[in-house]
Amino acid sequence: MWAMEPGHLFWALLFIQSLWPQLTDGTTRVYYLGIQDVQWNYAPKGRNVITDQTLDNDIVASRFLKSDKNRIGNSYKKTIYKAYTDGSYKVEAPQPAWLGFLGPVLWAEVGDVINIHLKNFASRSYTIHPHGVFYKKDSEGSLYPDRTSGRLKADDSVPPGGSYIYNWTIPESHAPTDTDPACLTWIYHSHVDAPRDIATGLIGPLVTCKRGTDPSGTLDGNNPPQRQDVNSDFFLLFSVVDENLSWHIDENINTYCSNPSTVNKEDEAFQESNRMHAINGFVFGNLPDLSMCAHNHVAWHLFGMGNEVDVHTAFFHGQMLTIRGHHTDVANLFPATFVTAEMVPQEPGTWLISCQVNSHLRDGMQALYRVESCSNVPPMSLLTGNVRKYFIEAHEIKWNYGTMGHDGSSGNNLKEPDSGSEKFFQRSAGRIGGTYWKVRYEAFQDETFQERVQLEEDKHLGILGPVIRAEVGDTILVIFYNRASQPFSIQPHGVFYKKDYEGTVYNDGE
Ligand SMILES: [Cu+2]
Repeated sequence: MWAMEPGHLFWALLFIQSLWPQLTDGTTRVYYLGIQDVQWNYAPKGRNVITDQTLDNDIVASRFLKSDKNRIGNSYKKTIYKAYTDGSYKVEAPQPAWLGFLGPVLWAEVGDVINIHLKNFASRSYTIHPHGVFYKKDSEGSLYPDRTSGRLKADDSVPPGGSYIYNWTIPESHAPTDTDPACLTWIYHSHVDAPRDIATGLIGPLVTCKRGTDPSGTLDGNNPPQRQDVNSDFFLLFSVVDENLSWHIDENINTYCSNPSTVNKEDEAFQESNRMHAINGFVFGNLPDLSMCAHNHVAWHLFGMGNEVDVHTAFFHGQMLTIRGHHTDVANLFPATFVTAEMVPQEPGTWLISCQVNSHLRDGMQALYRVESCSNVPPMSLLTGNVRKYFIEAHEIKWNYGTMGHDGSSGNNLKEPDSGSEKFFQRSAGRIGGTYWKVRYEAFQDETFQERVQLEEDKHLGILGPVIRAEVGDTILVIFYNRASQPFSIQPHGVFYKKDYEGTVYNDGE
């Protein structure tokens, strides 16, 4: 046995302490989380809020939301995390309505300990597993063959009626970097069978902040933080929630389908009716109460979850986002991708948040957010630049996708029999061929719309409209003439506009 002088022991302890990765000099944030079964309605307002139509008048929305003999409809049994005020698990901590079925927001600063008292009130085994924090094997909350046992295995699966205490820390190695925002966006979820646990509803947001972000020191389940740098934090999960994967799919069929025996779980149309294109568990504009003040600092904590269909492009109409130091108005999200976006909304109004993936936009992944004008703020910085006038016409044209008539790489005629291009270009009784009627934006010299603007450098643009150019301080004035045979508009990205220049149709109450 190795012997040590008392003095050496002191130095050895000091050395161990300095290597200890989870040095915790902050606060211990205690959260009492209960896992509970609930009935969840994806569309509590009972209509498509974006189009202001009832379900009966909305064929697409009713495909997902109307129950029938073999359709579940808008309500599903789910299992979610709920926060309680103390270890009696009797009083639920208040939670904003816009969080939907997400679990409570867990906050901590660098140096803190997050202390989760998890109690499982549901009917299967679940856990809580975090992203973005430091944990040891006894607080990982993931079931996989990691060769742990006994005390180190108890966190892997908390049975019905069981409870477990998880400890996570935020050491410097996990801290936001100097160039990160003050608070970073992460998540937690159950990880016994992660895809099914998450589809069942067990997911929530986790935020790790730089030291001193909340000087009041009140970040915990009962006290939302008082950040110095940000007035409001919002958390949005973009996910096509696949209720077919939920542990409750059979019970949901039996509860909500009027004739459960007619359900074929393998039927593609049935499965599709259970893929809810949701933001925080709300579809078709049903997400409530997303409200903020103009000119305030807002942090949007955005995350994706799911499978290969969960490629989301979250477009915030009307305002500019800052993501990783860059300006954009669209955030890109993949499954288990966490994005912290900052915004100082400028223009009051009700604005749309929509996933721009075509089918997601159509199938309900949209929400409204409200920018209030809360105080008299000086007007926007003066526009001292030029007014750039553009006369743009929507013009119907016959567009040929292969104007050269041959394949540029092989030199073959595009209609060459059995070539790769033939099916796109050979016109026949049942095939359109390579030429289509299209509508293109075209630039004209003036408001008479007689003479086109033809720039040498624009020749490569093809079907694209003209390039609109401006500098900071400029105003872009577009005179739009729709010469086509159905309604069109021009909706810009990346510029400031008021409601009357938005160019987008939705029910914003204006
Ligand atoms: Cu999407």
